[in-house]
Amino acid sequence: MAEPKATACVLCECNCGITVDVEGRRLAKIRGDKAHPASEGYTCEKAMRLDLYQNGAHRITTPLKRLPDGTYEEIDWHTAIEEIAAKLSAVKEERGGDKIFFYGGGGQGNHLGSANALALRGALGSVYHSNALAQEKTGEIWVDGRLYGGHTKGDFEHAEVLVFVGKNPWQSHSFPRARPVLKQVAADPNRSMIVIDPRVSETAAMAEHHLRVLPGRDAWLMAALVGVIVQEDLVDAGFIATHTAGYDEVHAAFLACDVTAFAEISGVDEGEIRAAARRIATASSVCVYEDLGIQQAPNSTLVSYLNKLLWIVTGNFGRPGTMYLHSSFALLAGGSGSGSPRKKPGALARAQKQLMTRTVTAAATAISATLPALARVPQLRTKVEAGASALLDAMVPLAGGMLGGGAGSGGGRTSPVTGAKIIGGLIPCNSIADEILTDHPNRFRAMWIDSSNPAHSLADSPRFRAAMRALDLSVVIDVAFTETAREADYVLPAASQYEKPEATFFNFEFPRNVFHLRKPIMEPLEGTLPEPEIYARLLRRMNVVDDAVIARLRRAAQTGRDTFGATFLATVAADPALGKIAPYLLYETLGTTLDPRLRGAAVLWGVSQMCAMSNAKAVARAGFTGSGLTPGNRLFDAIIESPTGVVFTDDTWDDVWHYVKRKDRRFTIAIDTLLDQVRDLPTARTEWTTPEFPLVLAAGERRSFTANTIFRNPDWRRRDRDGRLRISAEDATALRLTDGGPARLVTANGSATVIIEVSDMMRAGNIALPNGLGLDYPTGDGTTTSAGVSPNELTCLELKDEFAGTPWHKHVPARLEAIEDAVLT
Ligand SMILES: Nc1nc2c(c(=O)[nH]1)N[C@H]1C(S)=C(S)[C@@H](COP(=O)(O)OP(=O)(O)OC[C@H]3O[C@@H](n4cnc5c(=O)[nH]c(N)nc54)[C@H](O)[C@@H]3O)O[C@H]1N2
Ligand SMILES: Nc1nc2c(c(=O)[nH]1)N[C@H]1C(S)=C(S)[C@@H](COP(=O)(O)OP(=O)(O)OC[C@H]3O[C@@H](n4cnc5c(=O)[nH]c(N)nc54)[C@H](O)[C@@H]3O)O[C@H]1N2
Ligand code: SF4
Ligand SMILES: [Mo]
Repeated sequence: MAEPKATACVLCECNCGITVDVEGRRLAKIRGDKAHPASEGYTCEKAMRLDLYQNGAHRITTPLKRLPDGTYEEIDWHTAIEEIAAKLSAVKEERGGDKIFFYGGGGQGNHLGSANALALRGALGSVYHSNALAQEKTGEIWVDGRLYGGHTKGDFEHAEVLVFVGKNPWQSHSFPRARPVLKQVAADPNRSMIVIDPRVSETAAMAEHHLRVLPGRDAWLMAALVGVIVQEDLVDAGFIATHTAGYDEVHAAFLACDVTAFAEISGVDEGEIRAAARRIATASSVCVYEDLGIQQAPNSTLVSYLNKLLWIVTGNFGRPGTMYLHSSFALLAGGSGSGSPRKKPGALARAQKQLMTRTVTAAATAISATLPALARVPQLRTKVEAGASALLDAMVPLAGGMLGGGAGSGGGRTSPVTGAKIIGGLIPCNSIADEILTDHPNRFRAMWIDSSNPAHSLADSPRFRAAMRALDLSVVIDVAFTETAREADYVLPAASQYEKPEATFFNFEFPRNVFHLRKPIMEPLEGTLPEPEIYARLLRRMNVVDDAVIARLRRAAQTGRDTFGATFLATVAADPALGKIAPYLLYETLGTTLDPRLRGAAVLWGVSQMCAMSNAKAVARAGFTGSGLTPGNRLFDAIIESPTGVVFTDDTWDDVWHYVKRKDRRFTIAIDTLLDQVRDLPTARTEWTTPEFPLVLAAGERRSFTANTIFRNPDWRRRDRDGRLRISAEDATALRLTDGGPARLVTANGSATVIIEVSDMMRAGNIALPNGLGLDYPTGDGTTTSAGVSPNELTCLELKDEFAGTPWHKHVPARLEAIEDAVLT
């Protein structure tokens, strides 16, 4: 048998390293890859079933075109590219490139497509884009931006106290080797876990302190926790004095909090709140993880802020076992967005300027060293500067370290029709349909969707479907004929993540951060193409660059990395517009010198350069040394050559403060608008249920057999095939519902038949459905099978965070009706 092949699991953001025995085209045997520097051999049970993603009736193998009667015609790739290129160009000509909206660009493990898509966005002059982060993380990103301008994560492996707020890592993971870490903490009498969750989740059941908050009341609970710490003077005064600005205002706001009253509102005993607060304040190290339980619920941006105050006022940052800021290989959100001419705010402008100075210096050095003739050109520096600026504008969304999302990266921008706040460069997901279903002259006219299933994953699926149908053009790239694909004008079949080079940009580790370029472990399924080739075919058809430019860059690429780098930068300097299509140029030139199977990874040369320039010292410590473009070249080569993950930055805990994007390296902790909300909490709204909809539905719980919509075949679920609705015994009895029996679930937006699971995990008044169900799967005889409820047939667009516009998937007012047996039979 052939050697096992190294790759990674693509089901959640951890992307654990795996090795696979490939039999024919089957992923036959899957094991954890001990050589992977982040996961060290760990996987959960879901990875074992990856063959159900790779192979099955869901795979599409030919481009599809929607006909007026709603059916789909199979067309060849040439026709698809011709027609789509022509239609995109027509929308650009007639309506403007800013009317072409890009959505998605990667699930949990495939972000190379979005890196390559930047070139198409650049060529079309598209300005607006979004992805799933804008329905969960943008509130947190906004707060992060205000506090320190970066993304934080915790060193859970070494923390004494682990705090999980609306987060169930036993099922959802999100940090390496989550289950072994949780087990260790639970077994260690010196360490504690504090879980804030209305439900006795698997993680809550292991916790020493489970604060069983009422759904949606986290703001009062979190404010009470911070209140106790401030009022009992348990703060880390030294840390606050040295590392923060604005504490007086924070202090005053929390001194005034009525802990007793807030405890009452939150539904948690005051004594339990005080005990948890004291445990946090007296621990030697604490890490906090907040996730969907609060990010998709009332007051989510405020709660993100309160969570962060909890670890900031207790000084839990920048030491082993605490919170940290980290380098990034590439940014997932943020950046000015290609083609965006908007004015940039202070912090962002400064960060960009610093990076640009470094880029220009590196480019000028490289050019003088390798192309002496060019170095004598008058005003070379100015030209290089113009080129570097254009390149930066294109690559900023990919380049790590210097932006860190946040308020900055939105630049105060708003969406064109509804005026929704753009955070991290992303349009709030709940606003997308309204940016289309209107007669406003600036409405979006075309939508490009890659690696995402928004007609299933965004609130109010019916309205999203209507929006797709209202467009002049919609194109979906996917491996499957998804709920979104079946609303699109064109569907393009992608090679799977095991058939092409792929990578995740979820690289959040510290002090050693890891990037893994997965090598294809088999050829693309016949009829499918990797995304970089799809983008290249379109751009070739659109004639975006002179053949002579490509020829010159190809010659340079054949000579070597240094010559290529210098020529590339000089070329972009001479014609800054080329910076906007940099990923395409790299694919067409440098890409042709790589192993043909890795051509789609050529864009990573640009990302490696940006990463090396913006994290120079840490990249050097990781072994990528030299001057000019050399460290970036070396990093790129290591990534291309290594079968597994590569440590790209090696930091020390002293360096962590360099990631604070403030001149004084201090956290700016007083956020006035949110402190106003803290002051208003005593009278703020607490209820969204009504007599008509008295229950709070959490629409989308992570269970052992859920994985967003990546696994479509319902047979992958060994248990809970139908994704039952969990309900407390108390509610079930009151509503005359029985375990295993059916019920009708009704919300303001829709209704569905569910199967009941009476569960002692649930609090009375709170019910839960899993995420990612209700997917159609072809049976092979022309019909389809489906299991469970598609949660967003039940959700609405109006219930959303007032700052970030993120949906309240965890807080959907609902009612349950018994279905009489007579009706069923
Ligand atoms: N198995 C599996 N793992 C996954 C995924 C998957 O689909 N399946 N998806 C991945 C993705 S994309 C993400 S974003 C993460 C999400 O990971 P999590 O956020 O951990 O997942 P959820 O189960 O959606 O929500 C977490 C908890 O929030 C609780 N909750 C509900 N309402 C409230 C509330 O009002 N307050 C509080 N404090 N808690 C509340 C729920 O009871 C639940 O235990 O998981 C990732 N991992
Ligand atoms: N009600 C409710 N809604 C939710 C949630 C919830 O808890 N409740 N959770 C939300 C969260 S946190 C998230 S992150 C989103 C996730 O929602 P989406 O961003 O829509 O993500 P996925 O379901 O992972 O969709 C990934 C798509 O990529 C396709 N795909 C897989 N591999 C490839 C490939 O190599 N190339 C291409 N082009 N496509 C590929 C898959 O077939 C799938 O259609 O859902 C959100 N929606
Ligand atoms: S689902 Fe997540 S935790 Fe489980 S093996 Fe895959 S990447 Fe690792
Ligand atoms: Mo997510």
